Amino acid sequence: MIELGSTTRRAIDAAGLGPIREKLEAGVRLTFDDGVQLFNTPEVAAVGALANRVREQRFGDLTYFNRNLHVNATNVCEASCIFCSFARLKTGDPESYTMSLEQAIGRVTALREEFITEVHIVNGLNPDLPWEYYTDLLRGIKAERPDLHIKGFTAVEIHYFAEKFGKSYEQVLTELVEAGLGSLPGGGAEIFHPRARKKLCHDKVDGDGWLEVHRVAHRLGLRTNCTMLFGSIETLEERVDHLVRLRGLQDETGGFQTFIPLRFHNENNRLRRLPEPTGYDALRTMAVSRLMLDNMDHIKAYWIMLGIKLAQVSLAFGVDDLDGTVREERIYHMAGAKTPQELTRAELVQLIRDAGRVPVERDTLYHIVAEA
Ligand code: V47
Repeated sequence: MIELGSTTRRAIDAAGLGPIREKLEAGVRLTFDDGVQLFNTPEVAAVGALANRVREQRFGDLTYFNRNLHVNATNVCEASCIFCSFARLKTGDPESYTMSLEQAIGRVTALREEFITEVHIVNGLNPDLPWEYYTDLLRGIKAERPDLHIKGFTAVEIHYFAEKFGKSYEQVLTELVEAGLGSLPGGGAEIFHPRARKKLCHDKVDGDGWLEVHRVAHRLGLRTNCTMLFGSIETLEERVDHLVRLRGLQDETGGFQTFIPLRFHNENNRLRRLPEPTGYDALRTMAVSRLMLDNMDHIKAYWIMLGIKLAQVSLAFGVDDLDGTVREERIYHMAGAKTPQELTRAELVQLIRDAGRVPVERDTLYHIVAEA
């Protein structure tokens, strides 16, 4: 249920969004058709005003971030996703790499003196690595830094491990948790709708499989994130379909913490002739996500892919989280992201304050570390 001032209400109604406004004011869930209308309405500011109201009623000005480190231990990947600039098909390809355990764990050891709370691990589907590589990686990181939360392995990787090593999703997840896994990141969701998914990534787990991995993870008590890769070859209806499917699983389990819309980047991949989504499209997608996902706490702008300035503006379009310090990101930078590899805590805090919001440092599970 939201409350709006009379001027905002008039602007929203003038944009033809009166019936949607009434639903939001009455606490009534938006439908698939409402989602499509929100995407098609020319007045992006009106859509943003609605999303901002929802965000402010839930969190006021609070804006979350964390101090984290990304580790992409290998870019060797059997899958052939056409939007991906990171993966190399084979070990031995001149641009392929696979970190030894010492190298991967060393990335964490190198930060021994620094305050971080999370390691984010996402890898290619590497056919040459044994199961113990992953469990030893987690154990090695935990041995170095028992305090760190490890958010690792997308549902696509979990599905791949299950097939490759002959285990159920439950077994894979249980063994990873025993080795130190704390939660799952939201990657690999792309677009669930079979038409778009077939084009984007025909040879990795389908939408139902992705959702099933998260369903099992939630049943085992893990919190997870979810994403949507937007602005490539999908239709607006397929975006709304994606949001509705995520909302359905969240109704069932309540296990998702954060939704992260990921803006398509077009360099160095097979979709390089497609234009990238505009800033307007990105802001609108953030806002529609906030409005459609009425059961999701957090909407995160991943500044690495959105760009720092757009991420800052998105704080007025329904977003309440900016991800973290990140440090050395590979997936987007190989796809042409022009953002820096790292933001310091002070830079993140300033960015949030300059948007008129209140920065809050969180850990992965949204426990407050400090109000900055
Ligand atoms: O699954 C890859 C996307 C994802 C491109 O859970 C691309 O907190 C756009 O999941 N253009 C991996 N997108 C990153 C990810 C993530 C990032 C930050 C935080 C969290 C979290 C998760 O990146 C992939 C894919 O959807 N991606 N290539 C590209 N060219």
